[in-house]
Amino acid sequence: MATVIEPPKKVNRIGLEMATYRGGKTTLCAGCGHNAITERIIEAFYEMGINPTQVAKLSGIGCSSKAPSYFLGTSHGFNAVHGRMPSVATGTLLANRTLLAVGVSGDGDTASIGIGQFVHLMRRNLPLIYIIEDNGCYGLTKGQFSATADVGSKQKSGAINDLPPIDTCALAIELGATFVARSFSGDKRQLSAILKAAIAHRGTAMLDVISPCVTFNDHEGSTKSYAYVKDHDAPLEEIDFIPYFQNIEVDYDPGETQDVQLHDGSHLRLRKLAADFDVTDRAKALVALEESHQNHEVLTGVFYVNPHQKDFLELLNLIDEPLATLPQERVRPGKEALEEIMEELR
Ligand SMILES: Cc1ncc(C[n+]2csc(CCOP(=O)(O)OP(=O)(O)O)c2C)c(N)n1
Ligand code: SF4
Ligand SMILES: [Mg+2]
Repeated sequence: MATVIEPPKKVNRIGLEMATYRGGKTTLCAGCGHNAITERIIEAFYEMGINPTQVAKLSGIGCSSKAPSYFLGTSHGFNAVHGRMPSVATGTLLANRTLLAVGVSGDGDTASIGIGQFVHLMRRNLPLIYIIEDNGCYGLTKGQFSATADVGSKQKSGAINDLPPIDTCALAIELGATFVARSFSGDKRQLSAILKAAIAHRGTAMLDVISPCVTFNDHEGSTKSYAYVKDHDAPLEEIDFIPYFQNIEVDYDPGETQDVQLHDGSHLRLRKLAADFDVTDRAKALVALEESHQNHEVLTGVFYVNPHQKDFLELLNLIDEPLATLPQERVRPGKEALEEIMEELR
């Protein structure tokens, strides 16, 4: 009898198959942008060779916040209260600084109920990849406008939004986030490169990903529909990501390209479409965003990167070992030390 030789299974640089990076079967609507983002996250973690058991997935409440159940099934996970994921992420990283943390939120979860937590997260530069799956509505509760809905945007019922939107990217840049980008769930190439760069970044990487809600916000008159974003997408640059484990070949004209080295030695290579755009210039990033609003464009790409600022854990001077696994005798001061303190207070 002939022996059947199975082709070798494809694995990444740490020997894991793509299947290891998947999670449960999605319960979101077919065609929901959030499902496409899940696929890109699975690919990015697989291609970067990140061990899923070293990852903590965090989220709030919403269709978007359900998404972490559908990727990295063997990672740690915590589904927090609506809008309160940043506090849980902060606690997680303080307890175990060796984890790679990825937070998934929605535009409602972030820009409505969670805006207070979001604001303080951005100014702390916590080493967290923070993804907003932005559909301009509260998908889970049947499509009410969120705080990222544009003025004049129409609900399915015909109601018009007359409140100005919050631009989460502009807000994040203003507050001190050190990696800020916007992408579209339908743009595989751009979103993959941005996700990989966010994994290599050390600090808060804030990604606002326009992710159409096919059930409640994909009609004519919505500015978060597939058709609108495809028609109005104005990419700032073409993005390549070169991980530290790949050789870097210099094959570009430096006048039109910007190369940013990230913490682990990876490179973010930006072929600039606006020749004078400098991704390390906060003020220019804010101007570009403002201009895009005036022109009714959906500006996508990496707006701002600062790989030099200390992250929150470094600022706190935490020891290298995770606090969560320190033995009792090293986390409790002991009777003598307490008596000494009491003596000083007498
Ligand atoms: C404290 C609290 N208030 C309100 C709700 C109801 N609620 C659940 S999800 C949601 C909005 C979700 O919108 P978004 O974060 O944009 O996620 P999407 O479903 O659009 O992905 C709301 C208001 C809740 N669960 N908890
Ligand atoms: S209701 Fe909208 S956001 Fe929620 S799963 Fe369906 S398409 Fe996605
Ligand atoms: Mg939403």
